Amino acid sequence: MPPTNIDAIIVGAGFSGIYMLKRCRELGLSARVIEAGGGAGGTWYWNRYPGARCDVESMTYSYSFSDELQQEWTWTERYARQPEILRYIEHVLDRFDLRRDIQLETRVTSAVFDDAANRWIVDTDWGERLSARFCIMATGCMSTPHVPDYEGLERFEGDWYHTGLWPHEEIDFTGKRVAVIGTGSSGVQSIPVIAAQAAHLTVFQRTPNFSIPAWNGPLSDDDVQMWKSRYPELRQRARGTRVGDIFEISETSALEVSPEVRDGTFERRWREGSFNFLQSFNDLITNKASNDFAVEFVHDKIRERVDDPEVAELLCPKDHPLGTKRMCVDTDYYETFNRANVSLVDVKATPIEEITPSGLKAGGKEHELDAIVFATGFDAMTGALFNIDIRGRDGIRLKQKWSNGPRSYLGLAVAGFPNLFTVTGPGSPSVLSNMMNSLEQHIEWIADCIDYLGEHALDSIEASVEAEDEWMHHVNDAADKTLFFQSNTWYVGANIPGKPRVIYPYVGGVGVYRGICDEIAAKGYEGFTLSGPQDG
Ligand code: FAD
Ligand code: N01
Repeated sequence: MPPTNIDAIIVGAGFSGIYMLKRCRELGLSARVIEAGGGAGGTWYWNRYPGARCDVESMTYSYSFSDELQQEWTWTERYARQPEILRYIEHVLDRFDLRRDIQLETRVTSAVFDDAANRWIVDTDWGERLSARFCIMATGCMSTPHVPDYEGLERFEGDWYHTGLWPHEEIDFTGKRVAVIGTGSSGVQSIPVIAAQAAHLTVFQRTPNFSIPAWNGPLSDDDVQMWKSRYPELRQRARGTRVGDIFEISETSALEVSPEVRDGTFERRWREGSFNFLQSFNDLITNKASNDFAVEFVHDKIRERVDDPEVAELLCPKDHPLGTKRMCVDTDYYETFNRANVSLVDVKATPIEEITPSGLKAGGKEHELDAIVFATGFDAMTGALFNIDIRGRDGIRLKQKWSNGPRSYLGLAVAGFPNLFTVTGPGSPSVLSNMMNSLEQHIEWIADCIDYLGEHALDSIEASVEAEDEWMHHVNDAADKTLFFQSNTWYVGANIPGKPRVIYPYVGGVGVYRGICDEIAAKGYEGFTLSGPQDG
């Protein structure tokens, strides 16, 4: 069968793929989104675990591209729950009539560049072959769940789940002995909810994480009105910030103020909740001494919130500076450890040795279990790309090119892979930001770029090796000026055995990054080679 010809293939129907489809349509391109899941929504389709919600405020964790959309949709809580976010996505699909170009339950298995035809040949697990001029990878940074390779899992007689692959039906833990392995954002959100149901919950913690209270609650009409009446201005402001969100940005170092002012500032930020805390001073991410004050403050809060001093100490993160590992935002996380039906196991002191038919064995001790929840995270940023056999010019494999860590220009394009774009790819701010802001910026940049090619009778754009090298140098340089390398986190690939230890996101900030991208476009896509049919 000859391949189906199309202008643009978009892989993934999360927030990114959905918006990319809309923009492709507006450019008059024929486009198809291919999505492995049984529904659109990406993160919010897959992560249905108890307690799942966003931790960037709903009013900003939403699309900004349509003022009508942001005026007509009303969020109910400061941080929306997963079902509400998924309802919002469904609303967007209907409102902009996007469903008819989204192909569900189909996984892209390979994307191979045909040099002679200047087209991408894309194969799916249904055996369909498509040929497209543009291939846009909207495959997600957190879409490849990681289940540690424990011996014996297949013999476990209870039920096991990964937070990122949660079943669609209600899971009732009432009366059950449950384990949660992992204390990142997914663990911190699910642990209090599971604890309220289970007969007993054992939390297996390898590394404690910093968590700031969410102070979640219903949004008042006044809150909503404030946002809606000022949306254009507030969105614009967010676009220029470091993290793509509106926080009160401090101009002061934590070292410049008295202990009273410092603690008062931390206290006020703590009361506001969420990532505001990280903005308390301007050098928490760059200066270890400043960071130590924030660490000390949060340790004291943990000790206040947890009754048993030994448990409290175990929950105090001591191996990494605050903010260099994705912080968590919680509702009653630390208080959960005061419950009689919750226990904490330190996996560093007593490593998990194996999963047994009736539970798991850690440090020689058997834990009898009815269910295990893996909140063990994702093969972040590169996992989904590597699951596709992506081959560029001269058959070079992306996986091979990136075997020592990703190399890209702006996290958007890769030398040797013409007309292929990665949305929120490694080397862009992506996961270090309000991702709605970052993904909208990427999609608009890609759409403008495709438009530019059309207007100039060009049909190919490819990052140059020099531009890519220079960008990677800048990405590493920016990270070197921070404390990020001091932590074993998925930001540096430390959570997946064998993954190269490099910085995956660009830490230079969303606003700065946007400026760089805009300037490159304004200079006729500096650092890219552009060509037309006449050049071929
Ligand atoms: P995704 O939503 O991950 O979508 C990618 C899609 O691509 C998936 O549906 C996947 O099935 C599909 N796909 C991948 N490979 C293939 C293939 N080969 N073939 C076909 N389909 C494929 N960010 C924030 O800024 N704020 C938050 O509060 C926040 N909360 C989060 C909560 C959770 C539980 C998680 C896991 C992440 C959260 N994030 C948050 C990050 C979140 O991933 C992004 O905000 C955003 O949803 C990403 O959208 P996306 O479309 O880029 O990727
Ligand atoms: O995953 P994680 P996540 N044995 O990688 C532990 C976004 N998100 O799903 O720290 C024992 O953060 C691991 O331990 P360690 C957000 O960007 C947002 O929670 O590696 N333990 C860690 O404790 C987030 O950062 C929200 O030592 C093992 C945990 O499992 C990202 O998604 C909600 C282990 C994994 O934590 C990922 O979050 C959820 C092993 N072999 C997710 N392997 C919001 O609230 C891993 N661990 C918005």
